[in-house]
Amino acid sequence: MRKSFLALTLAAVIGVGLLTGCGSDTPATETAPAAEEEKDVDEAPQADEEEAGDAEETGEAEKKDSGDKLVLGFAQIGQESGWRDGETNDVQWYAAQHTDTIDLVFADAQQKQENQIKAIRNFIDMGVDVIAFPPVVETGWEAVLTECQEAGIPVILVDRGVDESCADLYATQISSDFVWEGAQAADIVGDLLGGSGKVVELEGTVGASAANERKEGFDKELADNYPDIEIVDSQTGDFTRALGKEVMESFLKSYDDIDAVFAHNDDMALGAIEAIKEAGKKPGEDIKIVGCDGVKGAFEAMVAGEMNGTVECNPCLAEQIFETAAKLKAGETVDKWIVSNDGVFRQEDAEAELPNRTY
Ligand code: GYE
Repeated sequence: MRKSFLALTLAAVIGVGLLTGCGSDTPATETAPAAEEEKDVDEAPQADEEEAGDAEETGEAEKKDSGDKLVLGFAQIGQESGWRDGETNDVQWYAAQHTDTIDLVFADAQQKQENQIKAIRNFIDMGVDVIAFPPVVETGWEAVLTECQEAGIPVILVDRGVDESCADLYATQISSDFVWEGAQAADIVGDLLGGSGKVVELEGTVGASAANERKEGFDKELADNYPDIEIVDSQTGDFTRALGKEVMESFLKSYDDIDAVFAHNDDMALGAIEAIKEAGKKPGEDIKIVGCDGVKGAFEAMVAGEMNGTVECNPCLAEQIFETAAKLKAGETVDKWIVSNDGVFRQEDAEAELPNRTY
């Protein structure tokens, strides 16, 4: 009998390296080797994941009995970006630091909404105290969120939102303000281009709130304040470096006069840098590049003069997530939107800031 998706993907995530949280460089958890799709049941290493996986196999979840501990089910999207890995490490690191009070059940949905839904249903069957997840896209959550509500399990949306129809079905959202981020990026681009030029946009995952709202903020700010800057094309790179590069290659073939790129995350910006170099142009000079997230790689690219700016999006949410979850378990009400404090960084800030980056 082989493990179902939940256990396998969990094992794979746990295998990404020694865990460090955003607040510390201290390794917290020894990692198990990454599980591959074909590995047998016995090779899956983590107790919590095995419970989740067994539940899938039998169709019946084992109830979690963790005494007074806070049991949190976290249905991660996947591993599309350095930012996402930073968030995962922070959540797992924090839980590992607080094993006396916290029991984390972690699932990796491998970028699929159906897998996130399956994991959430599994958490309901296990009777976890609180469920937290970053909705990969905004729509399609009514049914499963209603099931959470009927089961009396509060839900924390982490780092992305859902559409208005689900507004009453979750307790709180802990995330950045993506419209603000997009507008900040537009101001950097507007400045760099002296108010006129041609821009291409690399969008995040289609249907994700982080993509929709960054686009909304960026496009509106340009239209309102930089009427001579034109967005000549805008396509999805799915928040990945590989697709960011591929889409940038096709932009470079279609347009020979691109002045700037706005990438909805730094991974796609780093992919665009590769494409620009391969096309014989100088990223950061011939074509200006601005991203979002504030990952280490973006700061390194800025120090190398190949990227011009990034708008931070804080993935270090673990402490807030677990503290909020504890309040919800205790029956307290919390703010509907807990907004992260993010910074804006330009090339000239990068060298001084690089040593401070934790993800
Ligand atoms: O910007 C990106 C990612 O939802 C805010 O998802 C998050 C985004 C982040 O993979 O890199």
